[in-house]
Amino acid sequence: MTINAKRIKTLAQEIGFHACGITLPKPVYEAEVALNKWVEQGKHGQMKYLENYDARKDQFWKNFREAKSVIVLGVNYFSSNHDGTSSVTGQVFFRAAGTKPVPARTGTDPIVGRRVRLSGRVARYAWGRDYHKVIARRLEELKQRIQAESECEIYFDSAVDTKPLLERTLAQRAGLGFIGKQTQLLSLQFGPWLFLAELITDLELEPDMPFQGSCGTCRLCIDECPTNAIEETGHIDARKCIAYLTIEHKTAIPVELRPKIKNWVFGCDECLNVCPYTAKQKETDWGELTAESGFARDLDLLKLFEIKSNREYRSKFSHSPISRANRKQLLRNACVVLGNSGSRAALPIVEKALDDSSLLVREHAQWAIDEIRRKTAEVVF
Ligand code: B12
Ligand code: SF4
Ligand code: SF4
Repeated sequence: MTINAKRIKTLAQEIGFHACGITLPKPVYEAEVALNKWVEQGKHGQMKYLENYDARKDQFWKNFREAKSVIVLGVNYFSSNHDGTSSVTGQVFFRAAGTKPVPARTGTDPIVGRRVRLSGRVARYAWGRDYHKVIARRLEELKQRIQAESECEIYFDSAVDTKPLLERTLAQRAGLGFIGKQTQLLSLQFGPWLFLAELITDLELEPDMPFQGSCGTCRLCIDECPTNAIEETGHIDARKCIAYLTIEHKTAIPVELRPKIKNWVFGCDECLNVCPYTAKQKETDWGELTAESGFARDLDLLKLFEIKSNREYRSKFSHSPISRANRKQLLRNACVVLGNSGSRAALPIVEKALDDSSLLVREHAQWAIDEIRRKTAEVVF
C-alpha cells in the first residue's frame, strides 16, 4: 500500500507539527501577479531577491518537474512573557530594574532617578533558536518516515522561508487558514503565530480544500500599525514596516520613521498582537522556539555596543534568527531605540558610539544624542 494524505498528516502530527495540509504544485497566478505589481511599485524596498521572483520560481519548478504535491506544515511558535516585561499588547519602553533611586551612572536615569535596563524589544518569532534549522530537522524526520512507509523511492524538496514560494498563499490553498489584512496567515487554532514550511514531493496525494475566510470589517491592524505600513487593500508597504526596516533594510532608516519604531530593536509584532485571532494563541511545545533556549524577548543594548567586530557578532547570534541582520544594522536599530527612550542614561552609550567604525552607526548615534537632548530639555520640573 502506498502512503496516503491521511497517514502523512498523522506522521506530521506525531513528529510535532501543529498543522498540515496538502495542495497541488500549481502556479498561484493571482498572488504572483500581485507580488510582481508590488515589486514594480517599489514596495519591497531593498529586498532584491523578490525582484527576480519569476525567474527563480521557474527554475525551482524546472528542477522538480515531477512534483505532484506540496505538503504545507505549520509550527506554532507562540510563547508568552514569563518575566512580564513586554506583554502582548504592552508598550513598555524600558524595564526598571529597581524602583529605589540610585546614584547617577550609566544605566541610571537622573531624571527618572532610578536604574533602568536599556533594552530593545525583539519580535516573538526571533526569541528562540533559528527556526530555519529547527524546522529543517523535523522536515527531514518527516521525509524519512514517509519514505520508510512507502513502497518506492520518493523525491522531495523542502522549504522554510528561503525558496521562491509564496508560502502564505500555499498554506491558504492547503486549508491552514486565511490571509489577514496584515498579510499573515491566520489559523483558527493558533492565530497568526505559525511558521510555515513545505515538503514538495512526487507523491500523488489528495489535496485539501482551500480555506475560505476573511477579516470582515475588522481593521485593527491597519489602525494600530505605528507606521501606517498596512494599506486598505490588505497589502503592506514594506518600506514603512518596522520588521523590514530593522531586519532587511541595510542603510539609514528614514528620519521620519525613527520615532515610530519606538523600542523595537529587531522585528515588530504590533499587527499580530492587536489581531483578534491572537486570542487563539497556545503555548508552543517546541522548546527550541522559546526565549529560554534562544536569545531573549529583549536585548540589553549596553551589551550590544560591546560587540566590536562582525566576527564577534556572528558568533554571538549564530543560532538565532537575529543573525539575519548584521552588526551595524543592529547597532543602528539600537541607536534609534535609545534615541526614542529620551533617557539621559542612554547618553554615555550613544556618545561612545560616535567613534564606531561604521558610518551608519555614527550617524544614528548622533541622531539619538540630538533626540535625547531635545526630549530631556522639554522636561519641566
Ligand atoms: C519578504 C518577507 C517579509 C517582508 C515582507 C512582508 C510581506 N508582507 O510580504 C518583511 C521583512 C516585512 C516581513 C515581515 C514579517 N514576516 Co516575513 N516573510 C517574507 C518572505 C520571505 C517572503 C514573502 C513575500 O514573498 N512577500 C511578498 C508579498 C507581496 O507576497 P505575500 O505577502 O506572500 O502575498 C501577497 C500577494 O501575493 C497577495 N496575494 C496572496 N495571495 C493572494 C491571492 C489572491 C487571489 C490575490 C488577488 C492576491 C494574493 O497578497 C499578499 C499580501 O500582499 C516569507 C516566506 C515566503 N517565502 O513566503 C516570510 C513570511 C511571510 N514572514 C513571516 C513572518 C513570521 C514575518 C513577521 C511576523 C516577523 C516579525 N515579527 O517581524 C513579519 C510580519 C510583518 C507583516 N505584517 O507581514 C512568516 C509568516 C507566517 C504566517 N503565519 O503568515 C513567513 C511565511 C515565513 C515563514 N516561513 O514562516 N516578511
Ligand atoms: S510588523 Fe509592525 S510595522 Fe510592519 S505592518 Fe505590522 S505593525 Fe506595521
Ligand atoms: S487585526 Fe483584524 S483586519 Fe487585521 S488581520 Fe487581524 S482580523 Fe484581519
